[in-house]
Amino acid sequence: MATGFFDGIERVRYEGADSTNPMAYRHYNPDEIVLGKRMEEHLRLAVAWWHSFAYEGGDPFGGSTLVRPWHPQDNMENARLKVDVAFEMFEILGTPFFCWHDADIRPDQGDLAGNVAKLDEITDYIAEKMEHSSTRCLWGTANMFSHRRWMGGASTNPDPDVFAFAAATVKSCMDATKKLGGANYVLWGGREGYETLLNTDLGRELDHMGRFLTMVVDYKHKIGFEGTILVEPKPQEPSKHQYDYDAATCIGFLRKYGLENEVKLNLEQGHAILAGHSFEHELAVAAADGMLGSIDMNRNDYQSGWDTDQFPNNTPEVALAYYEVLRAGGFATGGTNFDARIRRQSIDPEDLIASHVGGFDICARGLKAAAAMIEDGGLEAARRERYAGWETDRGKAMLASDLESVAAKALAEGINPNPRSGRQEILENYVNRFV
Ligand code: XLS
Ligand code: NI
Ligand code: NI
Repeated sequence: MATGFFDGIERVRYEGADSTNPMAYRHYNPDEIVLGKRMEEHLRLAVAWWHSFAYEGGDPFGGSTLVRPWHPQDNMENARLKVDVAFEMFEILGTPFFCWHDADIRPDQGDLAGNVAKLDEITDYIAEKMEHSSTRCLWGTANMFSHRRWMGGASTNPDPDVFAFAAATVKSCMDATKKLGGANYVLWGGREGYETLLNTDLGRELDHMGRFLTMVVDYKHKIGFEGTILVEPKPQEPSKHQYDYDAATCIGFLRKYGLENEVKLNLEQGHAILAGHSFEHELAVAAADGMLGSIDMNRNDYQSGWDTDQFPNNTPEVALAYYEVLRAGGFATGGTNFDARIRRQSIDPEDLIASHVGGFDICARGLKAAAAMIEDGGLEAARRERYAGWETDRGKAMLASDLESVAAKALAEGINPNPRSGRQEILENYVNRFV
């Protein structure tokens, strides 16, 4: 039976770029073939349970602004109602995937056994809903940052009992993700970091985090979970110093603990901005090491210095992000999760739908622009030309040589290299033809 929450809102359909209907897709056309593959299969768009259904509109200065029939979120009846509404929204949008934390879908019981039991119960209910839906689970994860027990970290907590609580929590979330056929399992190091070095044994905490992740990987193999394990870098918030600062830091961490072939990265636009990078930089860093797993699509405020998790709306930025994704060969198990929430004044059910309509559309538009650039080949041709010297026998031989021989040859030949233009503006103008 319908919940009535979205009464009056119809299934969103593709109407083409000329449509002026605010509740229609102008670019998101799931069946459209882009570079030989359906658009839906390229993007693998996902709705985030925490922002769309669990967020109540609070900010550091005030509490709830969103009034929902599934509030208060402290009992199973409302948790089930929330699931019903979620699947109605997935249907309206034609959502391919969803993502969740344990805390988004089950009411907190305040103790381990209770939390695990309720997670099992609610994911049974979600699994039933999935039987009558085409929406799949992109990933599950554990919220190990909201409750006060996690204030000093989860796997990096000074108290071994918190490590144990974290292990049991992640195990239950991995079991639930497997039950829901999840394509990935994500670990974002919520409070894995520190506030002050004065009380922190940094080296020990990193070792514990490495050991914890190794346990996660071992358990994945033990239960035959076929999805990818992903870690999500973020530089600040909530801890002053987050251990998973950015893509490069995470890659170094994974190599240190021998996990580079087991774990990939889930990269988020807003986190890249907080780290002082562009999103495409983070994607390129991960791709260069074969570790680009999945993305959290959103948009961060460029001035405020905190994670605003807005819906994306900048075509050139999104196009450059998907350009890196396509260049890396596209998503395998990963996808595009909208780690984005409506603003606290956007209180209507319609806002919840419209925000995703815009998000789906901007990703579709960015993907099409990126694909057009790939097909045209202009950027790759320019790059090839710029590095052409390294494709010559001379360039290759030098890399296989040693410092002394290279130096001797350079002196003997009397080389005096001529600088060449980097052609940045020409390339920026080129990109602007597509976006
Ligand atoms: C927070 C993170 C979080 C992860 C999942 O900033 O983006 O939402 O994606 O725990
Ligand atoms: Ni985030
Ligand atoms: Ni995220």
